[in-house]
Amino acid sequence: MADRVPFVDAGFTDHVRALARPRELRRAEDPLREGSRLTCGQALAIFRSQVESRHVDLGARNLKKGGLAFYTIGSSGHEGNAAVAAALRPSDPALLHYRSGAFFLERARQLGRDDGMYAMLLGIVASSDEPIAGGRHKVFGHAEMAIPPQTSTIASHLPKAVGMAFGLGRAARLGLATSCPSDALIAVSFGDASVNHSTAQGALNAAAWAAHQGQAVPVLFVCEDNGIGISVPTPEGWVRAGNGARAGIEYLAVDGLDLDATYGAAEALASYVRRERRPAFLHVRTVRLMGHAGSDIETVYRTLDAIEDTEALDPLRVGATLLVESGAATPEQLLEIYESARARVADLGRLASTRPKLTSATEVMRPIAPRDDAAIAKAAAALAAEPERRHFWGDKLPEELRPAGFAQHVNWALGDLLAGNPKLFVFGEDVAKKGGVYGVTRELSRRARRGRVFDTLLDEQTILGLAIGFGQLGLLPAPEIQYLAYLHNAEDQLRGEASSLQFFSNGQFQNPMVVRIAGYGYQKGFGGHFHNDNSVAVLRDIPGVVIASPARGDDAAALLRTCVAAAKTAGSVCVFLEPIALYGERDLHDKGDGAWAAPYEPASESAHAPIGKGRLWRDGEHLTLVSWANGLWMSLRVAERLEREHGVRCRVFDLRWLAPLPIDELHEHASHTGKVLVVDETRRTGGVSEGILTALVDRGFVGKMRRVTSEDCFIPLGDAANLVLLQEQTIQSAALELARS
Ligand SMILES: Cc1ncc(C[n+]2csc(CCOP(=O)(O)OP(=O)(O)O)c2C)c(N)n1
Ligand SMILES: [Mg+2]
Repeated sequence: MADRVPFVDAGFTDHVRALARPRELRRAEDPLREGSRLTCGQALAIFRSQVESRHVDLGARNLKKGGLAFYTIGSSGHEGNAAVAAALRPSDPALLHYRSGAFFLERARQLGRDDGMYAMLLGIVASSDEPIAGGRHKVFGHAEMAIPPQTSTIASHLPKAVGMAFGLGRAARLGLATSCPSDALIAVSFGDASVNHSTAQGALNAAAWAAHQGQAVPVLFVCEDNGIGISVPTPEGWVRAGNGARAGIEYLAVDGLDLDATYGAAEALASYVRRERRPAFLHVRTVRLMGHAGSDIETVYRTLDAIEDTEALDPLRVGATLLVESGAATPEQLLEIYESARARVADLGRLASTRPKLTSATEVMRPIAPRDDAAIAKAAAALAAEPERRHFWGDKLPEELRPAGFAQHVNWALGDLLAGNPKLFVFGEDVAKKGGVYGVTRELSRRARRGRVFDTLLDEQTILGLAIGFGQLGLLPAPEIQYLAYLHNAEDQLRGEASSLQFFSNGQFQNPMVVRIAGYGYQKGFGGHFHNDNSVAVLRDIPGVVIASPARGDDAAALLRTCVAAAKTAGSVCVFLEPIALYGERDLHDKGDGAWAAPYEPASESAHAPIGKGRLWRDGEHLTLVSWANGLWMSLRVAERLEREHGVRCRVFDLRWLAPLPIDELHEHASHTGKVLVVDETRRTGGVSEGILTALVDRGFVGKMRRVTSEDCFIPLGDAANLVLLQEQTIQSAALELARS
């Protein structure tokens, strides 16, 4: 009794056999029933997609029994979503729930493809032939069907759906072409339990926030409500209570068991979204058949009676009744559709299970972050033409102004990039009018065309979701996270979503971005932990993500241009970590020496800083100091003192990139002196020095290695911060000891 598959299967055929033949058959072009927007022929086609989806579910369970399949979460009971697909244009990007199989097949059918079921089965058996993820996961996705793949993290795709919708509106306003038609809408489906996730709530709120201000956000939220999330029932009426009257988001509920009504509602709401460019919420009632997944024993948490009652609501049974009663088909025809789909799935499943799998780590990893350094160098050297730059900057170009600190260089580089890349967008909290809390983006919104530098609402998850959405559209987002500490409440958008898209789409979808994050410590007692966060561990282990962390303005400009070029040419997800403490710093050793201010060098081949290439700041033969960002500035000061006071000459090497680390150079500089001290302003545990020392060991470095770090601690307010942040004195003592050892 625990395995409900035979009951659901036989339940359908018994039901159809018992249906009375229609008195007369209607023609394909006749309306399905009075007032229907669907013709009989269209309804039958949708039904066929629904049946095919069902049989893929049944087929997956059979393959699993034979040890051939790896995924049994199905779409059974949710097949009403085929009618939603039918009501959309196949060019409307669709970010799908893991139960939207019938949607996927209906869209394939709309596009005249007959490989939808095979694609799903290839996914289920994890074959490298599978057209979207290439065996890396079972996802609904297809590059030619405007269906980007989604992760299993529920609700995490809603922010990017809003991002795509918002980006589409913004691009239309600016006359920019994107990867989808300018009158497209973005469809995003999800479950009823998922609506409760803060990620979903944040996305709904963001869509409403933008719509409230009259900004275009053509997104259709589709909640496939089966009343349960694994074993936890959604309270009766809860989805409607929370979304039925949300300011700014139109709402319509429909019985997803009725394909005709579902099509009508979806069509009405989609037309509204498309025409008004406003968000809407389609609440589709579904049921869940055969448990959460193949491994789920539903009887543990539901009574058999309740399960059987649900099975009686099978949308295929309801659909069959509708089609037969309205004269669109005979029961025999429907049974024929059903059995031929079963046979086809069996054949395709057998075929799929013989297809190749991924066989090497290299093959698995190939799509993670492909980059072409020559193309990046070329793109990074590109500079807007002189008249455009003059137009952007006014009287004086940045290189005609006096040398400046880090923040000013980022501002200049961003300005040049905005002037030279019409698709580049800069956004975040307070970045526009105020120009950022530290003035890094000052004046950029005034100088760039309206709408290219804009303030977002206060939600880091939305900021990163916007970035993904913009990136997927082919735009070039450069979002700002105001402080590193505030990345952490949103980082899944970066870790789980943005960074995995190329992997799960086998390189067919990209979400390029350059996320600027102000961070690190040493803010002279200001702000406590949340403005001095020095933990970057959460970024460093993300496969493929590029992390730039320069120390001086000239490098900041060069590295930022490289990141934008990598995003543009290779779809890279780049994080640009800015040391707040050095934003305005002009001096290095002595007050007024101006050694930390640099003249602006506009983009050119000679100003290019390749990814993963560090910078040697100082030569010396006794000891190598390795650092970056604030640590580099401190290391240079310490090196100067060590030479002056103790005759110890240090090499000082700036990593500049925390991912990928410049390992060859690191090894070379360490080997040159045979002694290396890693100066790490991040934490002792999980800090960057762990990776640096390990890289040296892996490389076979046999000299002496030491590290100095900040403490494993949150940063306290006031001067107490310096008790746990790495100090110059500590660096100096360790360096001296190592040099003398
Ligand atoms: C963020 C996150 N937490 C937990 C899970 C595990 N999980 C997978 S599906 C699911 C229930 C989702 O229910 P619902 O949104 O109603 O979708 P349904 O499966 O009913 O269609 C849970 C808890 C997950 N995938 N993602
Ligand atoms: Mg549910």
